[in-house]
Amino acid sequence: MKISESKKLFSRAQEVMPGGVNSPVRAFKSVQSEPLFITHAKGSRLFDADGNSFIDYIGSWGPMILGHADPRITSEIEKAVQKGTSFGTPTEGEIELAEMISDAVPSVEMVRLVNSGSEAAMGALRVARGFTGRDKIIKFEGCYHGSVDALLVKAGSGATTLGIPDSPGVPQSFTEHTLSAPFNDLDAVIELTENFPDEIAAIVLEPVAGNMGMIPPEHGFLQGLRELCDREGILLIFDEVMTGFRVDFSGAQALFQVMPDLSIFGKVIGGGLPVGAYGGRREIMLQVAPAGPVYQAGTLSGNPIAVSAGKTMLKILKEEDPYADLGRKTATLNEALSDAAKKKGIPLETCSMGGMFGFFFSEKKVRNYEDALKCNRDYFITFFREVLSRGIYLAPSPFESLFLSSSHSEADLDQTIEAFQHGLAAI
Ligand code: HOZ
Repeated sequence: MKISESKKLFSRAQEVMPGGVNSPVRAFKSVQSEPLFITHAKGSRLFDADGNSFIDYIGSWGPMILGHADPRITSEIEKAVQKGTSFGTPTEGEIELAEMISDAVPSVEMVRLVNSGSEAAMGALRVARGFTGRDKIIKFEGCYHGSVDALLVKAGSGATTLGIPDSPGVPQSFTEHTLSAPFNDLDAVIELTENFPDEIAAIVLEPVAGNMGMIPPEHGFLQGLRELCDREGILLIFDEVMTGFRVDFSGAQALFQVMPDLSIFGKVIGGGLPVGAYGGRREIMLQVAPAGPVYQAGTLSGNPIAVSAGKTMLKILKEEDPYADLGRKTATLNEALSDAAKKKGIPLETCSMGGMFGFFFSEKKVRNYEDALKCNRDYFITFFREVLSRGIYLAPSPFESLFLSSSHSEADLDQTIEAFQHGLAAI
């Protein structure tokens, strides 16, 4: 595979951007390689500066559920651009998008649109603290909620990938109210609530963890958290940046039938453009300014171009209901990978839900961050590099999830399965 143009771009990038990228995982550091510079994307494919094409399983880290550059979305964006790029005023489109989110996700009665998942997480925490009058929050080891100071505690995704789950630059006083527990360990959470009675404002988690690799909640875990929160007057916050509109149109909360008090959404609701949102029970959201005293603001919040893309995306997802098909495709890939690994005697654990999937090179079932950290990273690196050379673009870290779109064809799946077999053979 020719990579000379990407190499040139990477050295140029490193002169002007830290690590040559604008978000750490992209740098391919954990796969001991250099990033490819992408020029464009269409459907299931990414194209790089050297003219290589790849079947994409990142999907811009989640939102490309319909595939890249869907003409129905790009044409709405073009129309929106003609009307102006930013007003900093209310628009009808924002109401429509908020109505669509609230119709789709039953626990969400009111919504505040922001610009990213990180910003949504900050807003959700602030309103949870304002509403409850409490300061402490519980998060889970290996869950990631954006690069938010108070949440960079045992954080997954790039923070784990690069070995900095507790980042320098975050004063200890900013995280003194952040408690953390192992994912899938209800008893540990109960113990924290007993140690800090009436002090915990919220429990925040990815209902299906996707930033330490993909780890599903065990039976009763989410329900147990819900009951605990109800007993203790704690708000339950689901970060559905990855799972929202992806594992099901109504999110993981619908799949597992557990309703949070607040939900966090990211780029999915902007069709891939920079958008985020937090929303939930009316009485909580009415604390947000200007309805209430909890301040949060932003000029680009509810940006008309992002809103038009988001509305189109949600409309198509509702009409086409691609979830069963996405689930079938991710299961097909995982089954083929599992079978091939079994034949070769390579220990492998897989997980899939709707259009989201993942795997660990691990002897035992992966339930939490500690287990995820024990997966065989050397195997992952070899596998990743081999499949990339065969045109398959996976997330360049074992601590991420993979995403597939309705544009991925049967031929794409066949090519991927063949590359997976070569990837395992290279181990
Ligand atoms: N932390 C993001 C995925 N979990 C990666 C963001 C990016 O590099 O775009």
